[in-house]
Amino acid sequence: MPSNTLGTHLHSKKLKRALILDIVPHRTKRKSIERNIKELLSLVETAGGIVIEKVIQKRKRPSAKTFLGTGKIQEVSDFAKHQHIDLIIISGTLKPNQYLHLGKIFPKGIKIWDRVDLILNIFDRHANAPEAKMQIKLARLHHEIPKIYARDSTTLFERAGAGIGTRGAGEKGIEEEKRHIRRQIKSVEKKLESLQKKQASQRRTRKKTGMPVAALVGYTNAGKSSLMRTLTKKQGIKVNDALFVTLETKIGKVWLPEKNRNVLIADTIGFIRDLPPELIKSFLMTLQEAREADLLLHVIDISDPEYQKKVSTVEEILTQIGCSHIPKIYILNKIDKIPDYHLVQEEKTCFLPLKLFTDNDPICISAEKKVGIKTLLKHLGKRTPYSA
Ligand SMILES: Nc1nc2c(ncn2[C@@H]2O[C@H](COP(=O)(O)OP(=O)(O)OP(=O)(O)O)[C@@H](O)[C@H]2O)c(=O)[nH]1
Ligand SMILES: [Mg+2]
Repeated sequence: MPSNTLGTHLHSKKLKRALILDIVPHRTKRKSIERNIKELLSLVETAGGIVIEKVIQKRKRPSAKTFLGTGKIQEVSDFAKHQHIDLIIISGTLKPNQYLHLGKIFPKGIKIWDRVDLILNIFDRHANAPEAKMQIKLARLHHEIPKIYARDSTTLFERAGAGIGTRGAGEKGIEEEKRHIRRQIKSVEKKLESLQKKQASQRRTRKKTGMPVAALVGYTNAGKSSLMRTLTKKQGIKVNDALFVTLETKIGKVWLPEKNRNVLIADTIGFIRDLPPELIKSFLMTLQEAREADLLLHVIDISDPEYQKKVSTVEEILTQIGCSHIPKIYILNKIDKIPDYHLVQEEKTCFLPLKLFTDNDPICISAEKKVGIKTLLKHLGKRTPYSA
């Protein structure tokens, strides 16, 4: 067994037996390592895996070839073989070259996933709507292309070393593979484009009704869909204690007594730290609802000790997708998990130390226990812009 590991977990036949590899800077505290790994564990679990072992190596940066140092990776490979590991998960984004080298070191049949592969596999498990499936396919294709190019350059390199001057059969195969992927990308993009046009026209029709849209945004598992369910009283909205449960945008109507009018609420895909750019690019269509919203409802799980970091992540992604100009209400959810939350219910004010929200008073709620909903609706009434 590799020496610097963090304990062994359960065993199961049905679940994929996974091994997590991570690197951390030299003076990182154990507590901070454990916190970082916690999210990765939930991701693996959501992807249908069970973590058998975590191997964490302290080093400045990943090895350019093998991510962990060569000695350690050999040790991991032997361990994976003996423990019948199905899946090696790298906490980070692998370069195509690293895939190649790791593929040569690990026994055949063991899959190697980086963070992008892991998230894409979770998306795959949750996607129902055709546009979500297509967006995942597109992200996957974009993720695969550099790997093929890396294989290509290795072939060229090996060929040069061997002094062979003609095109090998392997190289021809790679060229064909590249052409095939490019064709697939074009075809998926075309299909997505026509779906996009359809959705844009639906949005235009909605805009004509004069009903503004408030989009729920936030870190995955913050409780966006739970709030959607509470506000719209709609059954059939998927809520689950897992990551990336919602992948398709859902729209519902909510009556605002304050205004005597309706507002449309859009539930969107959750965000996560280090969301790979190819995923953001491929999911822009789903995120379009947030980009064109009149108001953003940023849902935060206030019971999560990591909530401040998660708020920053969400804000960064909102800026990346061009949403920073849209007015926002911060909603602190899951206050029922905080001691003395009944005080919030009585006072209808928030008692939490909230340095983060200086320019904008947050609203404290519990989407599940239906606490603070009236106050939220009042705020929604005040802040939702109506044209007439
Ligand atoms: N205790 C408590 N749990 C809540 C509350 N709101 C949501 N949850 C739980 O938090 C988990 C995630 O809720 P969802 O509504 O699915 O979260 P989401 O933000 O839509 O997540 P994704 O769709 O995965 O991005 C579920 O297990 C909910 O039951 C709350 O107010 N209090
Ligand atoms: Mg959801």
